[in-house]
This record gives sequence, C-alpha cells and structure tokens, in this order.
Amino acid sequence: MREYDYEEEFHARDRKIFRKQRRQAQATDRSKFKKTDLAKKSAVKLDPNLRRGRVVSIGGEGVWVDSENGKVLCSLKGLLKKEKMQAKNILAVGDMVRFSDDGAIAHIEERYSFLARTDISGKKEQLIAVNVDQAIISVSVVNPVLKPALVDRYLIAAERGRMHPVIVVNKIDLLQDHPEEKARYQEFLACYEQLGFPILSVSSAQGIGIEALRALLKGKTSVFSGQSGVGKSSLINACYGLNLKTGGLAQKTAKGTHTTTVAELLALPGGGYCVDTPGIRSFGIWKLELADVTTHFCDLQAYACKYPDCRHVAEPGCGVLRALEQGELSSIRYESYRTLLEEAMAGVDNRTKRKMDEKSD
Ligand SMILES: Nc1nc2c(ncn2[C@@H]2O[C@H](COP(=O)(O)OP(=O)(O)OP(=O)(O)O)[C@@H](O)[C@H]2O)c(=O)[nH]1
Ligand SMILES: [Mg+2]
Ligand SMILES: [Zn+2]
Repeated sequence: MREYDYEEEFHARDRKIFRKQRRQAQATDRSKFKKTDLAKKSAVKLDPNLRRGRVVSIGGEGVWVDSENGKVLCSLKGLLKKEKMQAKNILAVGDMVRFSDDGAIAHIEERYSFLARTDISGKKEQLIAVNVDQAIISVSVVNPVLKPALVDRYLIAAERGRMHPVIVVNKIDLLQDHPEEKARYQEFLACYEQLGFPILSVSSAQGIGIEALRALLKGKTSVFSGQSGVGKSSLINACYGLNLKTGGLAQKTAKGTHTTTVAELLALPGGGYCVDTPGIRSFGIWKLELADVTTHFCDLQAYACKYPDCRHVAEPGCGVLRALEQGELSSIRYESYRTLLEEAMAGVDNRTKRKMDEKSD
C-alpha cells in the first residue's frame, strides 16, 4: 500500500466513526449541538455518575478506555464537535475522559502534554499521543538510514507539546558493516550530545542498551514515535519480553511496512506506561514558524554573522557558513537547519496564500 493510501485509510476510519456517532447523537439530542469547544466544556458541571478512565487505543471498533473496572469499549458522543476544532482527531491515546455507563464519552480532561504533527492534507493538526511525560524519538541506522532533520522535527514537536525528549538510535548492530553510516552516526552523536539532548544507542536485536532504556521508561509514561521500520515495537518487546507484532522492511526501498496500525497505551511491568505508535513517513510540524526554527537552532548564534537577521544561507559575512567551511560546525546540523528553514519558509508562504485564498472566496 502506498503511504498516502495507508494514511488516508487509517484516518478515514477515524472520520467515519465520528460521523456515525455524531448522527446518532444528533438524532437523540439536538440541544447538545450548540457552538462549543473544549475550554467551555471544562467549565460545564460534570455529572457525578460519569466514570473516569484513560484512552488506551482508538480503532475501528471504538475507543478503549481503561478505568477502575478494567477496559471498557466507549464511543465519542456527538457533543464533542470536531469541526469546530483545529485538531484532526478530537481524542488521542492518553486522554483522560469521563464516560457514562453505556460507554458514551462525555468529557475530555485538559491535557498536560501532547505530541502532534501536521496531518497528511497539511490542513489540520493531528494528535499522536497526549498526557505523556517523554517522547522516545525512535530512529535507526542503515535500515532505515539515520535522518537528523527528522530528529529535529521531533525535538521541536516535543518541546512544543511539553514532553521531555529522548533520542533512541536503534540497530547499532548494523554499523559494523557500514563504515560510512557509522561515521555519520558518530558525527550525529557527538553533535547532538554536545547540544545536551539525551541520546541512547541501542540494538533490540543484540540486547545492547536495553537495560538503560528500561530504566529510562520506568515509572513514566512514554511515547515511541518515529518512522516505520526503525524498531519501535521490537524495542518495547526487548525491554519487557512482550510479543507486539513486528515487521520486515520493503527490500527495494528499505522502508518499514507499517506493521503497527493503531497507537496503543501499554502498562509496563515494573511501573509506567508506554505508547507504541504506527510509524509515520512524514512528520511535519503543525504551523512551523521561522521563530521555532531559530529558537531550536539557537546553537548557530554562537557564530558571529555580519547581519543580525542573517539566515545563514548565502549572506556575506555569515559566521555560520564560515564555521561550516572550516569544519567547526557539523554539516549534519547545518543541513538539518536548512531543511527546517526551508520548510518553515514554505509553510509561511502556504499559510499566507491560504489566507489570501480564504479572503477572496
Ligand atoms: N538489525 C536489526 N534489526 C532490527 C533491530 N530492531 C528491529 N529490527 C528489525 O526491524 C524491522 C522493523 O521492526 P519493528 O519493530 O516492526 O519496527 P516499528 O518501528 O515498530 O515499525 P512500524 O510498526 O511499522 O512503525 C523488523 O524486521 C525487526 O526485526 C535491531 O536492533 N537490529
Ligand atoms: Mg511497530
Ligand atoms: Zn549567518
């Protein structure tokens, strides 16, 4: 299945369920369809008979909520109006909800953190997981190759969503036969460690770094996110002796085959939770602004440029370009900066264009 087919199919399901539930709710109670949003909802006095639980997965059959009395299959009530919100999915794994005895979700509690991306259409924000302490930014070497710009996207998203980021580089067992990738990995490691980001190098296949990863996950709620095929499910399996489905890689493209299809919150033996998520091929940051990029790449400010508003692309007297030429600045870091800079500039252009389109409608 092509990536777009897959993603569309995956989220179409989400949409279909929502439409059906909205129709049902509309039929029973039209008064609930006043203009509303989550903030207003939280001010509403809640029915004390509602039960409280946490969303563990959202699939074709409905929303599984873990509560005092075990897992309950719930559904979204029509009163939660998705169209009025910017988010593509109103509910995400990790949400704390209130639901009635018949499983209708009536309220979503305020979130303390979130991991989100731009959905495939580029028009909506899509939540990946919420109420999570740390984002395990899962990448691999060789197969799929390490992509520093993707790591930076996740770092920006984690910071924005108030999640503690941890970069986990899997499949380091493959480095011994790939000297070029090994050199790139070492440069990446040196550069990002120096910037102060926590990084763990592991191999689920050979059990390298698994104990350290387990220690990192203990007692916290973490979300494993990253491309398909980097080994997210394999790592969770290696840490806890679980049997989550893992998949191969497409031979031609060395891309993952989308083995995990729904995000799932798992209770960890020894305390804590983790969310295994389906791999994504494009992780765009919702409304990425130039300021986000400049803030995230604040290390580049250490190199003095002639112009204070230098973008470090081709400006005369650019200290960043000089440092790059002299080998003082890692080309990995610089390339990642350029990728995100271009993305932010394109995003700003698209948004301006969209606004103009809307005005002329
Ligand atoms: N060589 C090597 N292969 C690994 C390692 N970890 C996982 N793999 C392989 O990588 C492939 C993908 O692993 P998965 O755990 O399914 O990857 P995933 O990130 O969960 O993928 P999605 O569920 O599609 O997002 C499988 O064939 C694994 O056996 C590792 O440390 N070394
Ligand atoms: Mg998986
Ligand atoms: Zn510059």
